[in-house]
Amino acid sequence: MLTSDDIRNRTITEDGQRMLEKAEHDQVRTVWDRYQAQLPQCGFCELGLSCRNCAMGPCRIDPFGEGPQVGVCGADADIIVARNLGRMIAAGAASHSDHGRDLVEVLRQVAEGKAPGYQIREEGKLRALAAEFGISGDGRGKEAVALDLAEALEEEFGTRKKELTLVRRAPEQRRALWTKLGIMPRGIDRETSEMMHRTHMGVDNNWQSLLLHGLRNALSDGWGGSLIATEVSDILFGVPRPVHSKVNLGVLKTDQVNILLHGHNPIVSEMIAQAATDDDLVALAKAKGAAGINLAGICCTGNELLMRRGIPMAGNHLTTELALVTGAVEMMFVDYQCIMPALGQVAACYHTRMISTSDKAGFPRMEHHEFHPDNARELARKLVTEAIENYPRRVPGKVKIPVEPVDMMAGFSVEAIVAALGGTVQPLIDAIVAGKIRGAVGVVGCNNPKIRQDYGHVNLTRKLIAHDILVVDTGCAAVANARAGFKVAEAAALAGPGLREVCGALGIPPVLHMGSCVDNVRITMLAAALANALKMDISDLPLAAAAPEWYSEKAISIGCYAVASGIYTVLGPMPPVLGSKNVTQLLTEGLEKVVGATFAVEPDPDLAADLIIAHINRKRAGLGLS
Ligand code: SF4
Ligand code: MSK
Repeated sequence: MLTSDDIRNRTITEDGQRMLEKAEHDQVRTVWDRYQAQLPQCGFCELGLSCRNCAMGPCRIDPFGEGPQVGVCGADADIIVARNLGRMIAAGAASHSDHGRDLVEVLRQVAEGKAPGYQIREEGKLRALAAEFGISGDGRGKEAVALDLAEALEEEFGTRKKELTLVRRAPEQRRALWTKLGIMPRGIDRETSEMMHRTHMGVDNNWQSLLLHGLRNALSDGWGGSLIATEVSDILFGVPRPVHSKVNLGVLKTDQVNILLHGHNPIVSEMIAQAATDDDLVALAKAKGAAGINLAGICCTGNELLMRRGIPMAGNHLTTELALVTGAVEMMFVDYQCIMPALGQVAACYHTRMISTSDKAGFPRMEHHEFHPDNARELARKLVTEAIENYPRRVPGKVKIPVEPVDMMAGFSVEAIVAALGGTVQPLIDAIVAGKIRGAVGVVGCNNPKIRQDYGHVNLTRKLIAHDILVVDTGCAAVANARAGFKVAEAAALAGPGLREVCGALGIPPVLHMGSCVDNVRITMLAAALANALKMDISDLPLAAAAPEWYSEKAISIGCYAVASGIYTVLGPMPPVLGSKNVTQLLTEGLEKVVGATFAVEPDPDLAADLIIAHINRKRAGLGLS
């Protein structure tokens, strides 16, 4: 039996607390219950000291020095910890990059006229990106340019070239450093493949070179796979522009057909969004007694829809089960990444139909309907029809929508921020030089049941903006900060006097929503744009990043490409590296001399903010700023 203290210790969110009470009443087990059941978790794994890379193992190193200090093959703690971290980076980079590849495939099929319902929405961005790849647009239609661009982007995944094309956006000093260190990213797939090779038994047994390749692998994500995902999403679905919306479980409607869209890739959700506005389907919903069709997003698919269409956001990672506990969801679509396999079981307690949509992501107790560009439009209409038909099966006694939604703004792509500044980043530079904005921090990443939901994101962000530090955010962090009310213009009142003045002048919140997890590249592109304008390196600027509640391998890849790009990064949960003093020391201190930035780990958001403020003050002093 959960006490009210137990519930408050799981999440700071009011909608989450109310739904945890209902889950208890409905006898639904959630991620927090399963976490409790796992305790104590394996200490060897927490330290990164276990290895099952081959069948001579599994092996583990005794951290107290009494048991074995090497695995069967002779690998010591440094090698095992570095290999494990390397494989986490590879998995994260592969996830983002495969997402990017899926979008390129849609771009190709649009160009070939084989993807009904999809279109090229941003011809200007298409032509600009094509020009970066040396593709001429002169006198050519957008489909012809798109076909060449799709081919060039496909080539980036397996290229034999010495560097990825889009690294040219990085400051010259940074590129020279990557070349000198031998970590310039080459083919996107190559770096991940090489990491898997290096970490096979009997290949790279030098922990330093393993970690250096980890940075290269992560750079292939941040300046390759993720960047391609974001750029192509913008071309196909539109460059985000400031938009008003609402957030939390209050976005679900008691009198409407509620459809939730969960995952990461906008390919499916954009088609559902189109179908949900078809007149005949809206009329069908009304014929079934509903006032309409209500779409809401959750996690990063939600962020994609929110950024471009202003579709309301139901919640972040740890809200995904609780959204089903409302009993008000007719259908949830999932694509891939961060989708808990438990969701089908939770949905089975209600009338909710769960639909998996990707050929590469299957889940227990879900119905699988595979979306491809050629069938997506029709399949979306069919399934939205079925969601409507599910509405009369809702059990009113089981429905509880716990709170009123909170207002928010989203849609701050780099293009939108530059437009808000009058067409150049110079006003932002001027505000930083004048000390009105002391620096900027990307607060990103997931939730993790080891940390009270949203506690890390919200408290870190609150302190940073109070110290005149602009926060840009993505992913689950962005949902947390919106839910806390930081994403309305009035939230400028929470900011320090300088940031408040700037926000007031521009009519923007002090916390800018920049998108989903692949969209962390929007943050690095903004950093690169500032550095390029100043002819400096990114590591010279008063910038930082934080992932206060991260859980996923993708977050590790993001953190590594941020640090390798010169951005100091503070993690909340400890990654599994403490089993090696050498690896820990390199990540938290030694990298400063190598790439001009390090990691820090600090789960207390108040202390994490202090670390970041001190870092920003040091960078300002280095630039001769007060
Ligand atoms: Fe053990 Fe070495 Fe095999 Fe890992 S690679 S399981 S340490 S023998
Ligand atoms: S959804 S990677 S839980 S941010 Fe992108 Fe959220 Fe983290 Fe997934």
